[in-house]
Amino acid sequence: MAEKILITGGAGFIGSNFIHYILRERSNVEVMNMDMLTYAGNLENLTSIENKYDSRYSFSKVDIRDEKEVRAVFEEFKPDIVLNFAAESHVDRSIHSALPFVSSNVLGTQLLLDESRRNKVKRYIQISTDEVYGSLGAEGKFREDTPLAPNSPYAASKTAGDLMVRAAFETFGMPVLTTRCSNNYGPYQFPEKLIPLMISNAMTDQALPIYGDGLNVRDWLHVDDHCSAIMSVMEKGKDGEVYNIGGNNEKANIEIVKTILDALNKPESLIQYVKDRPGHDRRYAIDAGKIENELSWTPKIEFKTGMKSTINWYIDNQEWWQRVKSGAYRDYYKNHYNIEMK
Ligand code: NAD
Ligand code: TDX
Repeated sequence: MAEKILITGGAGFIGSNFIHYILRERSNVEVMNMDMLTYAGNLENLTSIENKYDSRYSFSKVDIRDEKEVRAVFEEFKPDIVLNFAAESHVDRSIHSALPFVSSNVLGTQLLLDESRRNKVKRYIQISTDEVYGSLGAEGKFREDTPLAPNSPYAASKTAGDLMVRAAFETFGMPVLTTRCSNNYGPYQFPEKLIPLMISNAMTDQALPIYGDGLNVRDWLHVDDHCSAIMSVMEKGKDGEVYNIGGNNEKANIEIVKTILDALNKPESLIQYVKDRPGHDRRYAIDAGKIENELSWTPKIEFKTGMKSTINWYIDNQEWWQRVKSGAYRDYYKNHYNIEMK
C-alpha cells in the first residue's frame, strides 16, 4: 500500500519543490497538500504535478490553525507521515508584524502535533531553520547542540514551534523529528527573498536594495538538496532527533548580488545600499556532520551550477514572478523599502 504523506505549506517555495521531488523519486507515496494559500502560497507551482500525478496528489485549502478543518483532513486522508512546511517565513515581514508568525508557526505547529498524536501518525517532521541558533561571529558553525538564541520575531516563532515538537517527544514519546536548514535558493521562491528579488529587480533595471554593508553571510543550499535531506530524515532519521542541513557554502550578500548582475550582464550601478535590517544576523554557517555521518546525506548541487539554473529559471518564467510581483506585493515593497516599484 502507498505511504500517505500529508504536506502542509506545499504551495510555498520549499513545500512545492518537495512535492515535485518526492513524487518523482518515490512511486509508492500518495501526497495531500494542505495549504491556506497566504500571499506566499501559489498553486501555479504545482500545475505540472496536477496533470502528471493526478491519482497520487491532492490539495486541500486549509489553515493549519483551524482545528475543525485540520481534523477533517486527518480523518479523511489518514496520513502515515506529516511534514510541516507551513509557516510565515519572511524575516522582514515579522519585523513589521509578529502576530501572524506566532499564530501560524507556534499555534499551527501545536495543532498539527495534537492531531498527529490523536491519529497515531508514524512520523511527524518539523521543517525548521538555522535561524533558531541566532548569529555567528567570524568563526564557528551551528551544531545541533548549539544553544537556541533567535533574534528576529520570525526566528523566535520557529524556535517556539521547535520546542513544542521537542515537548511532544519528551512528554508523549511522539515519533517527531526536526530539520534545521540554511538559506535555500532555486525555482518558485517568492521574490521578496534575497536571490529572486535581486534577479527579478536586475532583469527589470530596478535598484537592488542591500541592507547595511552587504557583508552579512549566509550558507546557501539548492532547494533540491534540501529536499533530498528531508527525504533522508523522513526515511532514515531517528525519532526525537534534530538534524542540521547545510551546503558548506558561505557567501556574503554583496557577492551573491554581484554574481547575479554579472550573469545577467547588468551594471553594478543598480546596487543601492539601504538602511540595515534591525537585529540583522551577521553570519550563519551549518555543521552538517550529523546528517552526513548518520544518514549518509551530502549536497549534490554545486553553487555555480545551481545559481546558473536558478537564474535561467527566472529568465524562462518571467510571467510567474511578474504575476507574483503585481498585486499586494507592490504595497509591501513601497512600505518596506520606501522605493516605488517600476
Ligand atoms: P514560503 O513562505 O514560500 O511558503 C510557506 C507556505 O506555507 C505558503 O504556501 C503558505 O500559504 C503556507 N502557510 C503559511 N501559513 C499557513 C497556515 N497557517 N496554514 C496553512 N498554510 C500556511 O516558505 P518557504 O521558504 O517555502 O519555507 C518553508 C518552510 O521551511 C518554513 O517552515 C521555513 O521556516 C522553513 N525554512 C525555509 C528556508 C528558506 O531558505 N526559505 C530555510 C530553512 C527553513
Ligand atoms: O532586500 C534585501 N536586501 C538584503 O540585503 C533582502 C530581502 C535581504 N537582504 C539580506 C538579508 C540577509 O542577510 O540578504 C540576506 C538573506 O535575506 P533573506 O532572503 O530575507 O533570508 P534570511 O533572512 O537569511 O532568512 C532565510 O533563510 C532562513 C529565509 O527567509 C527563512 O525563511 C529561512 O528560515
